Amino acid sequence: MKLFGMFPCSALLMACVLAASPGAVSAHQHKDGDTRTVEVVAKEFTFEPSRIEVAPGSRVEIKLVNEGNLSHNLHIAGEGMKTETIQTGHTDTVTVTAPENGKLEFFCNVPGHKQAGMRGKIVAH
Ligand SMILES: [Cu+2]
Repeated sequence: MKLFGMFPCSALLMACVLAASPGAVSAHQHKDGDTRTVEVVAKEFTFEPSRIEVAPGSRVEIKLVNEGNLSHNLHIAGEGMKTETIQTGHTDTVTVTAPENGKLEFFCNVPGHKQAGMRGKIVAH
């Protein structure tokens, strides 16, 4: 999980970002049973994408990739689900079940980061 080389990872993500349509969802999703994986890149002080659209009730694995200089994490508000706090170049995952209707908010809980802009939404519709 923490053995990801930075360069292949970054190149992949760059391709991913370039391929993504403006706005919402990461282009890199694959079906693995019912669980969809979405890569979310953490930097100072954003998540990209910050809005993830999912099917109601579906399982979503969020793969957090830290491309920033500081340590970051991803907490699902109110669910008690979270990644580890990871350093530059590392990844961790958290799997959530999307609500039937509505949204889940997520944020980085390193002090000050949420306030600086590290927050986003998983929107089911
Ligand atoms: Cu952070």
